Amino acid sequence: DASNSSEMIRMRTSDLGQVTPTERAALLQRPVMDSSAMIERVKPIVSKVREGGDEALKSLTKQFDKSDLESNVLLPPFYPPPSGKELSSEIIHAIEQAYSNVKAFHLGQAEKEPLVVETMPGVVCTRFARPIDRVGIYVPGGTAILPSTALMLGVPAQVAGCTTIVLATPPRPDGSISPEVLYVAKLVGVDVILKAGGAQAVAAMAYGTETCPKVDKIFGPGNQWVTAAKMLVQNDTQALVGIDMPAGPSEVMVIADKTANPIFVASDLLSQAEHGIDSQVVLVAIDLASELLEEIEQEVDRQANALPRVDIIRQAIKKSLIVKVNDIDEAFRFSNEYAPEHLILHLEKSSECVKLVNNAGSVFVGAFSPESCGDYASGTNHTLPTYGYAKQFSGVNTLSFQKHITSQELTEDGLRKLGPIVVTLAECEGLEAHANAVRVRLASLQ
Ligand code: HSO
Ligand code: ZN
Repeated sequence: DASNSSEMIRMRTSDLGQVTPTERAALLQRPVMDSSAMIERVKPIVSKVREGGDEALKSLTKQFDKSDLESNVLLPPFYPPPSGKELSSEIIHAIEQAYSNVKAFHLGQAEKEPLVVETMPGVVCTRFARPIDRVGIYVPGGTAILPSTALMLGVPAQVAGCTTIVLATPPRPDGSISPEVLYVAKLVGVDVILKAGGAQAVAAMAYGTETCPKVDKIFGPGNQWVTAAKMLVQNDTQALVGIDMPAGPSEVMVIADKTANPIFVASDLLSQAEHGIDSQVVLVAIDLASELLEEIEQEVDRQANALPRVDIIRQAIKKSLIVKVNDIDEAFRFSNEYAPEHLILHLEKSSECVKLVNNAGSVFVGAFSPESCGDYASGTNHTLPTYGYAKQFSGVNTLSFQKHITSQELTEDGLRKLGPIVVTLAECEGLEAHANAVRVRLASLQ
């Protein structure tokens, strides 16, 4: 707030060697998300759309986005935009380069051949990937327009071969969608743009409306309303819809040693802090001289004050942490326990340390790999697990838009060998029909 604007923008510092186990646990905590309370709040909105379809969606869009639409659905061609406001060639070039890099990396992830394993002679097991037919990608509105999120979700959907892509994003009050998002929608082959945000957009995609196709899986970050609605519809057998992953506020952890450039380190912390007041920013400092640490802190303050989003940054930094550790092992033990969405390494031997990373969404290795490159254009996906979920979730990737099917084919000889084993196991379980399905075949082979 304005009254504090002359105060230095400073993080809290803790020395990991000095803290009690309880204090250490507190350092690893994210702010509490009361998801069950949020789910209760989105329930009436979700039901309204499930029951009222297009009309309900229209009135909720008027209420929440102050946009009075003829229809929430927009069909191709998306670009050039109806407004006639075309993008500069510089922006088009940047989007095209980002598209090409992200596409190359996600094409590389696509499995070219099925997995085939002959487990016993004549017993062949196979696994192959197929696209999820209909997918919904949510592109947040709010304080920043995010064409990069449209790219990060649209490209893997396209590469995976999904047949229907619905892109939901809140309209601006005049009913329009930003031309950058429209351009990306064209590139990735979006089929329907749903001009809607929040829980109502999630509900429309989960259940379908008269004009919005129902989808099989919903992807994308969003505020707590979006997150709660995704959790709610995922558990509704009427919707039969999957979601990408649970989501919390965006995070970065930077691990720095004495070789780190304080200007670079500060810039990385701030690029995350500017996302929102709830952004989580942690600096793990390995045996840093107090002068270097002070230099980093001065840089954070200096650079922050020159940024247009300084007010957001001030609030995010106030809740952010510097954790002092003695050595590399201690740093990575802490980092793996925290499981950050983004992990940036400013170390003397950054690439050698990647093997120490067990839990993280995406790693940025060395002084010249800012998170911004991964956020926009290097090729990796920026939809990543937050809140410590990097312990069990991967970031969005090509396989997130596919599922695997297994198959098997046994030859007569294969069944002759495997059949008796199956009969024995079926008898163990008292499932005679299972045993018989094998016996009748073995008998026919005599
Ligand atoms: N760092 C964000 C992604 C993003 N950054 C979008 C800029 N635009 C969450 O991973
Ligand atoms: Zn970012």
